[in-house]
Parts: sequence; C-alpha cells; structure tokens
Amino acid sequence: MIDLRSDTVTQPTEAMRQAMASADLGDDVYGEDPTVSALEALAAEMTGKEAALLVPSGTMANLISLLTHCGRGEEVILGDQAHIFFYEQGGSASVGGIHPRTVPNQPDGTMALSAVRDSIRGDDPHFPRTRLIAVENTHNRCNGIPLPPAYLQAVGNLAAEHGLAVHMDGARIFNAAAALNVSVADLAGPVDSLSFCLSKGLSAPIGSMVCGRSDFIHNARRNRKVLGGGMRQAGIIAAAGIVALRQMTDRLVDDHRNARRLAEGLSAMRRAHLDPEDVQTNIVYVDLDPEGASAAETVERIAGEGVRVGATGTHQFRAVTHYGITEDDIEKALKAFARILA
Ligand code: TLP
Repeated sequence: MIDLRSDTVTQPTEAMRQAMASADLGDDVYGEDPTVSALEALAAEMTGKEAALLVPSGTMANLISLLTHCGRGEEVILGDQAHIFFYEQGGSASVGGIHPRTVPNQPDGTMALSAVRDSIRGDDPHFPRTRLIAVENTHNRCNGIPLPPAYLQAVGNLAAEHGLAVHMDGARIFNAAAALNVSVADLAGPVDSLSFCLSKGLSAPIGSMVCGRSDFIHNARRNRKVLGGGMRQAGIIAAAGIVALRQMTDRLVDDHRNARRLAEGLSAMRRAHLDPEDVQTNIVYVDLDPEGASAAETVERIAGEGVRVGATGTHQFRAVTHYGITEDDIEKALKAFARILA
C-alpha cells in the first residue's frame, strides 16, 4: 500500500527507536524528566521563543493555547477553513467557552486583514470580548500553502494595535519554513504562541509542542494538566522528538518535490482537476467532476489499486507526501490513478 492519506501515518525512524530505548527518564509532572526538558529547550531555541511545552497532540496543543489566551465568553478570530474551527470538535468552545468568529480564508490561506480588522469587537455589552487572532501555517485545507513572514508580521501589527494576541497553528511549520526558505524563528517572530507537530512530516510517533513566552508556557502547563495531558516518563516520547528536530527537517523538501510531481501527473488526467502550481508543500487536493464518481467511491477504487488517499469533500480527495513515500512510489501511484482518472 502506498499510503497518502496523511503525513500522520509516518513511522518512527530507527534512530528514534534507539533514542527512545535509551532515553534518560524522570517524572515530568515533577519537572524531572531530563529528556523532556531537553526537547522543550530545543523547541524553544528553534522557534525563537522563551519556552516550550511537550503535549500529546496537535489538537491538544491548539486547545491549550486557546485556553491560555482566552477566558470563557471571549472570542478568537480565525479562518473558516482553519483546522481549529473545522477539525477539532469545537473543543475551544465546548471545553473553554471560547467563542469562534470566523473570517473567510482566501485561497492563499490568509484572512484578508480588512476582514480581520472589521471583526474585532468594540467595547459593547452585546459582544464577546475579542482576545486572539489564530492563523494556520502551512494551511492544511488551503492546499497546504505556507504563510510568509510579511503576512504574519502584518497580522502581528494589527493584533498589537488592538491589544490582541496571535496564535499560530504551525502543525506543519517546518514544511512552511522549508518551502519559503526561511527559519521557523522568522515565521514565529510576529506571533505570541505557536504550536507544531512532531508526529507529522517530522515522523516522530507522538507529540506536539506549544511555544511562547515563559509566563505563557507556565500557564499552558497548568492547562495541560487539567486536560489530563500531564505525562510522567514522557522522555520516551521526547527522545523521538529530539531526533525529529535534529534529523528530519532538512528532508521535507523531498516531500514537497514528490507532491509537486504527483500534482503534475494528476493534472494531466481527464477527471482530476487541480493546478500543480498551487502545491507548494506536501499536500495535494484533487477535485473530481461533480457528475462523475464521488470522492468516497474514488477513494475505494484507488485503494483497490494499492493507493490510499482521503476524501475531503463529496467530490474532492487529498493526498499527502511524507517520509516513507519515495519518488518511485509517486510514479507507481500515478499509474494507479491513471487507471481510474485518465
Ligand atoms: N490534521 C490531520 C487531520 O486532523 C485532518 C491531517 O491528517 O492533516 N493542526 C493542523 C493544521 C492539522 O493538520 C492537524 C492534523 C492538527 C492541527 C491536529 O493534530 P493531531 O492530529 O496531532 O491532533
């Protein structure tokens, strides 16, 4: 099976397994796991933030970040295609009482600054209080597009003018940095908090990081605990995370090249509609003819040909490249797609 459903399916590398087996451990709720502390220090350094916190998943990283920025009845402005809004069960609302105010995501993954500005609430007892602007980088549902530093700076400036904070869901921030040829710290500079995942393109088995100022991370640690995310000998997980950050970021450009090749091949097929130029990182969305087979049927037929992808709409599917998918796999996948879509 060539599994292109997500970069979450990646398996840990041999170096990760060895690091996990030999990791120095302690009780991290007591702050005594040296491997977790080393990972948190490394993540803070690489993102240019004061401190970082290891959490089990990207979803929990975003929830903790929103809970740390906003109180009950307060509002976050975010894109209508944001993972936080679309795919996280509305957790910030159900768990934290945080009100989501959506602004349309443009095809390039940004929210128009004018629309964000217009959504900031004035001091009026009818309205929730705006506290936070959340951006996503790379933007999963917008073709995995990376948001450049200049846009992030403009969002940061707008937030500062209004006394708001900015959170970046950077689940794939290392893909963004690789695609834009900038450092993660350059991307993180304008935002107050950043979450990113170790277990997507970076191939660690478990884990995400929340990064920000020391006082923010102090409060985030409390919120992690109340959500049940305080982990004990978590150095087992952190050891793989350290390998992910040290060894797995430079190779992401290979995934981007494979995704572009996949997109070019697919775009030549009669029943697949996409523009390969839209593919700047490792995510490829394909639209199918609305009158033809549904995405669910297509996904099933492609699986029968040895390739797994995920339906993301009634006539749309997504393919994601990652560690474990080779150039050769892409050529094989294209042959399989051609049998169904050409
Ligand atoms: N995304 C998953 C699915 O939930 C859609 C995927 O396969 O792409 N932020 C972004 C931008 C994400 O894409 C994801 C996962 C998360 C957060 C959540 O991470 P996890 O799965 O670790 O909770």
